[in-house]
Amino acid sequence: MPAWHSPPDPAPIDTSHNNPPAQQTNGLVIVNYGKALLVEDNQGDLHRCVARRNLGRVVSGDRVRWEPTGSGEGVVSAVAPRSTVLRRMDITRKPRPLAANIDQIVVVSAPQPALDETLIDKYLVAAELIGTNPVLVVNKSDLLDTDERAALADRVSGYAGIGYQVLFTSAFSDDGIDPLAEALAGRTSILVGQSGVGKSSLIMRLLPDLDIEIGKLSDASGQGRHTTTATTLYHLPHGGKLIDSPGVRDFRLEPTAAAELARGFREFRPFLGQCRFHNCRHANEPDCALAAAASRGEISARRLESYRSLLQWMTDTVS
Ligand SMILES: Nc1nc2c(ncn2[C@@H]2O[C@H](COP(=O)(O)OP(=O)(O)OP(=O)(O)O)[C@@H](O)[C@H]2O)c(=O)[nH]1
Ligand SMILES: [Mg+2]
Ligand SMILES: [Zn+2]
Repeated sequence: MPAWHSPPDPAPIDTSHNNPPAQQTNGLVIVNYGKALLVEDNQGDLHRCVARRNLGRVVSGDRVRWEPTGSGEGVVSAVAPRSTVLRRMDITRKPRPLAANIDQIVVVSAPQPALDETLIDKYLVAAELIGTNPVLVVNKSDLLDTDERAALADRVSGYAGIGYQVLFTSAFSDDGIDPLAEALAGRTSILVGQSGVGKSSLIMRLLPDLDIEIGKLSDASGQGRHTTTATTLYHLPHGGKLIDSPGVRDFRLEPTAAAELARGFREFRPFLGQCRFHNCRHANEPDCALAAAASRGEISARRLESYRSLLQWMTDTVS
């Protein structure tokens, strides 16, 4: 069991004063609605909580200490150290946490809306740099005839070639659902990707009791029908957690130095340190090992281009 699975109530009781011990207990953050958090207790019941101001942004997957303040309500007083946190830059260029303690990022694409390799590459860099396992899913396979499926498989074959798991799925048939369930089993995964690729539909496919879970969320939040406007954690029926996130048009990576960014492209790693200049940014320096590898076909020219445009974007944005 990972260390962040806190055992029930391990906190030592403070005996330094005569007040009765606080009713603090451990919880798991299911969703942050902005004004309120839904926190799951050790029995699986949900509580609508507010967070103390000094905690920063508390997100789905966070382990917290909280105490009840009334029926179904409470206050979150502390957040456990995170094993991982997925962040993006917000419009004010501040890093904004999206989900915590995840060990897998599932990047969902589809034939419709069109596949976006630039977006996929950004999520892969994020996954590599925070040390979580990435999985690529191409959903809506039911929309593809044999030729179209082969063409799309060819398009994503570069990702499989550098060691990423690529799954074709359909939320409307059985295609790829068992392999996806297997990839998710026992892990904490987040589904990310463009709006409309079918992230929530896949969750509905994987969670037979989703109606019940959504009902619980609506009751506890008092927000009526639940939609994917907020990142939300679900429990998978055979163990593991799956976090649904609202679709994005773009994913802004946090500012990352060139050397680190290059390590986020996993197939570049064998060539790093072999350029003429030790501080080569692999932009257009002479005797660049990555440029040479791309011209020999050992790495994909498209991925190198993707790296270069990200580097350019970081330079323009951060400076
Ligand atoms: N044909 C087909 N349609 C699908 C599939 N999965 C989802 N859809 C449809 O695609 C549309 C978007 O699905 P959602 O599950 O809401 O997509 P999402 O990724 O959660 O979108 P956001 O919440 O906006 O990020 C809906 O009309 C679904 O019915 C699939 O496997 N095949
Ligand atoms: Mg959704
Ligand atoms: Zn170089």
